[in-house]
Amino acid sequence: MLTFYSDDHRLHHLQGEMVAGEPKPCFEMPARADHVLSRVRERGLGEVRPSADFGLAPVARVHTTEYLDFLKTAWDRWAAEGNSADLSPGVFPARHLRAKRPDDLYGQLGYHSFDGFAGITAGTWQAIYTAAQLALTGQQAVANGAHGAFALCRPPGHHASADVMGGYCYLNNAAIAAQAFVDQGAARVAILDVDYHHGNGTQSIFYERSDVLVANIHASPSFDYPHFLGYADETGAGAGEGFNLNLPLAAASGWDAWGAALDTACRAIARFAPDALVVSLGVDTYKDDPISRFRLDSPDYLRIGQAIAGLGRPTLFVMEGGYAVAEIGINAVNVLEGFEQG
Ligand code: OKP
Ligand code: ZN
Repeated sequence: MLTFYSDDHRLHHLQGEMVAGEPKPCFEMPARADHVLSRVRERGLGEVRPSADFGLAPVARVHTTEYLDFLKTAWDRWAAEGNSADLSPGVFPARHLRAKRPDDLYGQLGYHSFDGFAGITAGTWQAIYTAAQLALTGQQAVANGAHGAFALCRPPGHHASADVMGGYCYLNNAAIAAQAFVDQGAARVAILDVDYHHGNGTQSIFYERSDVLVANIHASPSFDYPHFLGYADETGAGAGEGFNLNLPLAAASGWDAWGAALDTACRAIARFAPDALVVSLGVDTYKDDPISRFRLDSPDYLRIGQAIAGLGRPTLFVMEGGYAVAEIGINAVNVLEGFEQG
């Protein structure tokens, strides 16, 4: 299987993250991608290739131009105000306020954010632009006939919606790739999100559409991030009714509960019969993940790959979360090897 990778992810490295009221090093760090890349090489998964450049048009099929312009220029506007530390939001148009986009930078930042976990640095735009291009490059490989491809994206994307960032996510790499399949003629595309956290951005982007089925297996929002979306009764709306499947699980879920949910998701995807499948590949379901509460073990990731292979669909894997840095490569590549073994 081909892996698509760029060093540009290193350009995005935030100074820190608040954990329980204290500044800590970021969980979402460059070493994550480094470990996945070394494991891809160590296991001889296949060639590692750079991204092609498809420009912003396919990105703008998912995100608003207002949002893209903001992301592209935010750092320079912030630096022009004399700042050099990370740009991070603190005021959001929550309930009882008015979601009218203001003119100033800090106001626009809050308008385009749902939390404070997606800060902006000097290199953020280049890193997120390239991550989206990697997803599109992987999509092109699959569209051109590859049975599977792996876009080693960093930072992740599944919490980002059309015009709102959050949860380490800015551009929704998986959604951009899924939309590209549709734009190239696919009648139906499925997105299977196996990250520990609910992919609220992906759900929101496709919520009213019947051409993209979104299936999510994740920690219930009743006890974990992103807290405000991801319940089982969110089944889609309008034309999209019945095309969003949430499978929230309890804390401490291991392979028994998780594997059963995967089986349910796979049956729904098989029934949908998509022309292509995009997997939002988060491995923060791992038992030793520092921010998660599931209990999958490394061999379980081989089974995930095998179950996905059982769907028999052209499949693009897009890297999402996973914060047990020492094991992230083993777990992510196990999914890909399980897929290749079928
Ligand atoms: C991104 B992805 C943890 C607070 C939550 C944000 C989590 C974003 C996860 N104590 N921090 O889905 O892996
Ligand atoms: Zn996650």
